[in-house]
Amino acid sequence: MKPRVLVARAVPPAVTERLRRHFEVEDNPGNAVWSPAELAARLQGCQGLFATNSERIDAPLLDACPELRVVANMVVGYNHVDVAACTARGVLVTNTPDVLTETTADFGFALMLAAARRMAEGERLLRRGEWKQWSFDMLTGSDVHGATLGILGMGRIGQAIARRGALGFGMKVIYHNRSRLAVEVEAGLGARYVGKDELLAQSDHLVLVLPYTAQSHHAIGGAELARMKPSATLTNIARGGIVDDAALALALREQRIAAAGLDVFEGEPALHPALLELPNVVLTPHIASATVATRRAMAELAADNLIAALTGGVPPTPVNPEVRVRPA
Ligand code: 8YV
Repeated sequence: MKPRVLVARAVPPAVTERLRRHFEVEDNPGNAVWSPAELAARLQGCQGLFATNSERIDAPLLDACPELRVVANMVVGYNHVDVAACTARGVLVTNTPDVLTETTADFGFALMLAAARRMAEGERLLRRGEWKQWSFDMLTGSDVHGATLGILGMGRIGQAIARRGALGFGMKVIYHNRSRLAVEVEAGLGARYVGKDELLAQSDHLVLVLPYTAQSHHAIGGAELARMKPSATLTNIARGGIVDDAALALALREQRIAAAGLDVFEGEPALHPALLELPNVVLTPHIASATVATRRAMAELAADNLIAALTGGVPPTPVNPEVRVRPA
């Protein structure tokens, strides 16, 4: 008998078809996010779950689904998964790194440019019919080329942003990370390691690309925003919760920093209402990895992981590789 897997959100039909060659598949054609209770009910008898970060994978869910062996996530950041609880129960967790790195870095750079050059403000002004004449200081922003790019979190995506800044825009790149990169990697990127306070104080454009953990919760709050330049921009393509959105909205309103570009929010898809009132913030709905090719590559990699893990193969991108999946 084929193992059973649940695909929690709509994915390209070709990916579902591929999964059907190996598994009995239940998918989610309606694409609505299932409640924890509904997810647990649908997972009964399933050995595999194809998940996104809409699904919370925690101890109560795992305990309610004792047959579950593999959670294959179509996502690089897996803060929605209690990995320790999975490991303790012999559940393999996989994610989809690398395939989204360049696409996500492109988007981070675009959001930073849009915030610095006030593109969304200009677009809204046009749509309101308020462009009557040219004027010397209309929507003057700050330069990106030649400015100091600060990166908090220097993993794959942070490094891809550093390359764009240094090579494409002649920026001076500084970064802060839990661990410092090897000297030769720093030299290749043209990036200099600094303490967090120096990063905050020196950056003209600060981009957040760190994982969300208990330690990074509100890594940027009122105190950190107060250390930034009034002319600086802040871009968050990492996770909601890394920034204290209420503190950020206040700093933007009081122009203690110039502008922000945000793709992720605390409690998304809800937004802090104060952000919606502000002109100097560019808001996007968690789409940094959203190109046709990259979403497809992420779905294929998640499927590769699920198939390998449940058919005795070697999953390409495990999060807890110490787990040995029992044959289904
Ligand atoms: C996903 C992401 O689109 O990979 C991540 O960490 O945040 C995005 O690329 C989203 O989380 C859906 O799973």
